[in-house]
Amino acid sequence: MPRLFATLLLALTPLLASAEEVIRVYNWNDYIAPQVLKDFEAETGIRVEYHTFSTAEELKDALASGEAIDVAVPSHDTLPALIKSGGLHPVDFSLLPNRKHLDKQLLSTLVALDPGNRHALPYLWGAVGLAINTPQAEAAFGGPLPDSWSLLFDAEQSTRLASCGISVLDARDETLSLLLNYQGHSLARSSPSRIKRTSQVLDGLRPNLRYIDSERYIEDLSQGKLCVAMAWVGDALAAADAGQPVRFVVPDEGSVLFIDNLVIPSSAKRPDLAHRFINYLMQPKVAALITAETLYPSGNADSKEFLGEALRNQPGLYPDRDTKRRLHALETLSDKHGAIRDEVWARFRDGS
Ligand code: SPD
Repeated sequence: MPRLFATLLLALTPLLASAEEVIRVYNWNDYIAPQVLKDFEAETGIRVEYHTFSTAEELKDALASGEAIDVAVPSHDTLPALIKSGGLHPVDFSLLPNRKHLDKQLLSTLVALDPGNRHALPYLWGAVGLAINTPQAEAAFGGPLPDSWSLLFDAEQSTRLASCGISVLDARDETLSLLLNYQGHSLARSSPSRIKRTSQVLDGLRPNLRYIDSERYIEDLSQGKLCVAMAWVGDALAAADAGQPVRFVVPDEGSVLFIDNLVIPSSAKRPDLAHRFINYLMQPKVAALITAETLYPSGNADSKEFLGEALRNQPGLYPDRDTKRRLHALETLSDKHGAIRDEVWARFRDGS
């Protein structure tokens, strides 16, 4: 018998060696501390196959393609469609003891989009605003700048700034929503003809832009190669951290905020490992490490006590009360907006 057992073990050894546990994770670019992935792998023996994307559409396509994805990070506004189409696994709360550390206010905002908070766990969040390299922008503009989206949406102003470098995020719904908000309207409540008319404003901005991109601008801002960029908060703070005189502004007209969430797509091959990974990320210390690296506010309320003093008080990281009043969550759009929104965006982004 022992001989039989030993033979069996010998025969199985190569199989056991190749049975490495792997999870495939899809996250936004520059949205994790690489050390966290290394620590998770070392602690659990689970290898993380890590992929990044830089637009909501890229993630949507990856999820729709049916390829196996164990953990993804969609924004709050896309949750209702993902849930309705059966694209997400409900999470098993019993496998997520660290869920108790999550920010209750974010959970209550999300519950309207994800009943019972069954599918999505807030990861990082933040505001969209303007990253302004003040000395460069003032020199090009010819004096102090207004804290206003007019820097982008008034062609006379964007023309004055064009020489020092302006960029816009490759973020369709954010851009159209901000433009309509600047005009006193809401994207979700606008008629197709009003949405179509935003093209006139975007046509005035387009020739003054260096590019429309959500990844390249991070490096360029940090190297002083852009003076005004529509930005997600952490990317703007990273440029200031790199030593550039860049400030992050939520313009007077207000802006949108996003909540990005950890979810388990229904294509997941290893929902069990996905739960382990998500629970790992929800440890307050780990979540604090992620905020320290990315400079985005955490969905984990208890992580704050693990942030260094300087970071906890860093202006702009967690919006103050006055800024919060000017922020609203990006709205979920109905299907009736789809065609015209895509048409306007394709004309602006690709010139088609
Ligand atoms: N550097 C990537 C930051 C991603 C921020 N989230 C984007 C939300 C889009 N709705």
